Amino acid sequence: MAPHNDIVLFHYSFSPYAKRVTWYMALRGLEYAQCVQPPALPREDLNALGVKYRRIPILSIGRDIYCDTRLILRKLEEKFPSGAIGASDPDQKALQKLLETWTIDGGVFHRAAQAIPPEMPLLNDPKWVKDREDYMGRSWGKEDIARGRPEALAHLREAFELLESTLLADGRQWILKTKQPSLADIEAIWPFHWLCTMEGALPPSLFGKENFPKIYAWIDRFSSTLKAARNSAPKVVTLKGPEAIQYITQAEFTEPSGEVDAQDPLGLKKGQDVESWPIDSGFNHRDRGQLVALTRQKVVLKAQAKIGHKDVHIHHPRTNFRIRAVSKGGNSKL
Ligand SMILES: N[C@@H](CCC(=O)N[C@@H](CS)C(=O)NCC(=O)O)C(=O)O
Repeated sequence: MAPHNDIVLFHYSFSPYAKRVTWYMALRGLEYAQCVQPPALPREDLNALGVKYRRIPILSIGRDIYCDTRLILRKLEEKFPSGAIGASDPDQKALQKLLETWTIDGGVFHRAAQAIPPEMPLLNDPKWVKDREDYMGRSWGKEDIARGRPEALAHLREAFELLESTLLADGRQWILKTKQPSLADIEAIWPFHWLCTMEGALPPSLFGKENFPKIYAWIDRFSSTLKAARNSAPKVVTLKGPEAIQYITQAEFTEPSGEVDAQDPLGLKKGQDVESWPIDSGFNHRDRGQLVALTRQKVVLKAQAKIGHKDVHIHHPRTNFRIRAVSKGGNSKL
């Protein structure tokens, strides 16, 4: 096996989305390398790899580059099937998927991001504010954040209540009643963990331990299980940007190219020039390249690294992504 399983994770430690992946790796005890990124643009290492997608985390396996945690976690489950922590029973698979959809697309993260405290020091940094406005397409001005907070908290209280009064109500340890946390716990816990550990985010009178004892106990249990898993997991290898780029551009592709689904409603053809980009956030940054594969779950583009000039395959999920044909060197064909 290649060193660190051929994996490089591009992230920064306080990203709640990146935690979905670092937690998964620790719980599975998987070896990997990381390349720590600045929390705001520009990200020169990713530019050098030819990746335009702006969100974090991104994970490479050899010369295949996976964007979006939904795709990343699915890929890791598939690549390391022995000891996988995803559900196998159809009901449980559905619950796991619905938890992913609820937290990512169904508004829990979106509302959590609106609940960040207006006193957060970073909000006094105009460069940071501008960067986050580019990412989310809404104002990150302190006054606007303060104005949006009550509504966000009202929505979040409903989300907390749902977990407390349904899935966690019977006192189970983990969401799928497993012995150890499973992927369903990761899919559910991350925005709650983020909020409950962010000073000043949640008013204690509405979101205290006495209001949601089961959620807090679940988070505490998860944190101690994770701590123990980290202590026995292989040490994470840290690569500097140039080392990571050299490693990736000299690696092989780890996935066969794949096919373009002839039944796909978009009617795109293999080899065609396309753009692909997320439409829920980070929408101003589009990857562009030749279409390598298109399935129900993902699109794969061939782009060129700026350093090393090797082709890389960039993988995006389909949900909340848009793919358009483009003319060579030109604009989107509408
Ligand atoms: N759906 C994406 C969302 C990723 C996302 O929004 N990540 C945040 C970090 S927590 C981000 O990229 N923020 C802007 C940035 O760091 O550039 C995923 O599941 O990976």
